[in-house]
Amino acid sequence: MSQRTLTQFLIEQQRKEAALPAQLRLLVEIVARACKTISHCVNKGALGGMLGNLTSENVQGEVQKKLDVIANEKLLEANEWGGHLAAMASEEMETIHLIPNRYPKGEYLLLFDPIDGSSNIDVDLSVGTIFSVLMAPEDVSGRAVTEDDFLQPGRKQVAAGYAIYGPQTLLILSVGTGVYEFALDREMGSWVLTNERMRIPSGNREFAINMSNMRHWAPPVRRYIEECLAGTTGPRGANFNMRWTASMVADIHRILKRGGIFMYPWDAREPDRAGKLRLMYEANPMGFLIEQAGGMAYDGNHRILEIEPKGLHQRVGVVMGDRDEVKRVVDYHHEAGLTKQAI
Ligand code: P6P
Repeated sequence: MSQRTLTQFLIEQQRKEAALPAQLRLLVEIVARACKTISHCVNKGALGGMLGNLTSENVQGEVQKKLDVIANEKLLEANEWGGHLAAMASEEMETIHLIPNRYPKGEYLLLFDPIDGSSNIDVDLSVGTIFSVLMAPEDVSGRAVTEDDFLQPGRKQVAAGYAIYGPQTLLILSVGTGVYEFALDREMGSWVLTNERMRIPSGNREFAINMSNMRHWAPPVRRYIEECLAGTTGPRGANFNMRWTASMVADIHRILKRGGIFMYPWDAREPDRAGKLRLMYEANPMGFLIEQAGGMAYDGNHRILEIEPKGLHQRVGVVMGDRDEVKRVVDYHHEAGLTKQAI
């Protein structure tokens, strides 16, 4: 059977009743092409001088890896000339990146985490690129784009996805009509459709959380995990397995493929911080994909995609994946009276 490529898929989506706008199709093609380039850099590793840290820190106060900055540059260079974007924002940049005056401005805003899980780069574990697409406000054609234009709740996303650089390089994409997986065919240089309308398998008893933070969790999270650990001797009456890759892209990809739950909840290490992960370019795009695949994405109390952002680099607690498991965690929060919005 002939292989359907990303280009063919996008053209087919354009023809569908909820036609994919031409500028959005161009955006996805360009981001996918940038991810091919990033994949090449990741795979070169030491042979391409891609490993190791820089002396700089990003806005998060984290030491930047060389690949963080290289991947960020690849995404900026690939996207600024196309005329499809009004501006971009990145985990690696404190402020938004305006489209240079020499290029036309478009109707979309692109946000990304250029390399998620970068602590895994030097030890050759899977990392990825996460991206989120919002509509720019209609009046931006007549004015400069500001950070406030990006501060839209995740339900306003028109597309989201990630590339995962592992044994295969895969692109996982949704434009609001389900979740689709494409594998990079390195010989042809094309993204080939390998999975359509992905759905999170239910009933997989596998949780992903950093257990070293257990003593800092809120009671509902401890209750849920302790019940999982109790296995057949506890209230769940079943044994659970645990995975933690320290790469959200890898953990979420596993959940999309075989089910389970991913948690990076609020914890008492920094009580004034809602969580570790970032709302705009990690939780929102991943939450969009998880919901499109039939799962749930909450901060513990509320649906992530409903959170009204207050800052570009805002952090949030994350509980997402298998609908039944996420609902159980949310119920435990509500039973404990923890129904207030994330800090
Ligand atoms: P920890 C990677 O730095 C990241 O942002 C996510 O990809 C990952 O799930 C999490 O942080 C890992 O955090 O505290 O376990 O190292």
